[in-house]
Amino acid sequence: AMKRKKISVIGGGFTGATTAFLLAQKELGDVVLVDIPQMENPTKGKALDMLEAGPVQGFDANITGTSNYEDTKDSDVVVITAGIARKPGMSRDDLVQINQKVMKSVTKEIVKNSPNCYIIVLTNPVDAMTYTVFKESGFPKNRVIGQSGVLDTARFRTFVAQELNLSVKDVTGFVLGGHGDDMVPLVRYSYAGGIPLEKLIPQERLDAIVERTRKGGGEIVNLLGNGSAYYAPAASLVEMVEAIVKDQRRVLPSIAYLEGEYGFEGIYLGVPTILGKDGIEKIIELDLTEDEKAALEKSANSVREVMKVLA
Ligand code: PYR
Repeated sequence: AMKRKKISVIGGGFTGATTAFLLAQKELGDVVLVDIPQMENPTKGKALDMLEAGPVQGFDANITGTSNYEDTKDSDVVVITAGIARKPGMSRDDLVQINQKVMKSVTKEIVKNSPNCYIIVLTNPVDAMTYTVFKESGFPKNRVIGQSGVLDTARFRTFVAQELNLSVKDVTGFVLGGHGDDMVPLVRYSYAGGIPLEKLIPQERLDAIVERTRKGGGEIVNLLGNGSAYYAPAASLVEMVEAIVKDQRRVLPSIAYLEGEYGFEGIYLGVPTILGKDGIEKIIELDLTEDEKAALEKSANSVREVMKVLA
C-alpha cells in the first residue's frame, strides 16, 4: 500500500513548530509534533492551528500534537529539537549536560517506537548531542545525522549574496567542522554563479564574512534576547529531511560519524555528505590545504572538549 511518509518532530518550541509547519507546507509527509506532558495542550493547539492553514495554502499533510510517543510509531524520519536553547552569555557548550539527559530519554522512546527511522539532531551542542543519540540508539551511523552545516552555509550564502547583490540561489558554500565559533567556512570551495568567491570579493571582505558566519548563531541570540535562531535552523532541517524522503542524493554538509575520514576517528563532525534514501550515503573527502586542515583540527578539538563533559 502506498502511504505518506511519517515525520515526527521532537520538541514543540519555536524550532520544532517551525520545522513541522515547513514540512507540512512542502508535503513531505504527515507530521507529529511531540512535547512533554505539561505542554500537551499547547502542542495540540499549535498542530491544529497549522493544520487549519492547509486549505488556505493548499497542502495535504496531517499535523498532530502529542506528548505520547506511541503516536510517533513507525516514523520514517524523526527530527530532534528538544532541549533548552542558548540565552545571552551562554555558549552552546553550556547546554551540554542538560541536553544530554534530554537526548537519552528522547532517543529511548524513538528507538522503541520507530526502530527503522532516520534521526536528524538539531539540539545543541549539536555535534556532541548527535554523538549521544548515536550511542544511545544503537542505530547504524548512516541513520543518525546532525544538522549544522546547512545552516552555517546558509548564513555564509546570505552574507555573500548581500555583499555581491546577487541571488542567494547562485551562491554556494561549504562550512565544515563543529557547530561552534571555530567552524570552518571553506572559501576555496565557495562560488557565485560558478565563479570562485576569491575572484569576486576582496580578501578582507571575505574574512569579515567568514567571521560573521562563525558568530552567526550568537548574532541572533543577542538580537532575540531570550532564545536562539529557529527559522533558518528549521529550514535547514527540512532540506535534509527532503533529501532523504525524496531520495535526492543531495550534496549537503551533515554532522556525520567519522571513522578515519579527514583523519578523525570516533567523533561526529560536520563534513560534506551525500544525503538520500539511506541517510548519509557517502562522506565526501575534499582535498584540504594545510591551513584548512589545521582549522578543522582546531574545530574538532573543541568538539572533543565538549564530549569530555558527556556523562
Ligand atoms: C544557531 O543559531 O546557530 C544555533 O545553534 C541555534
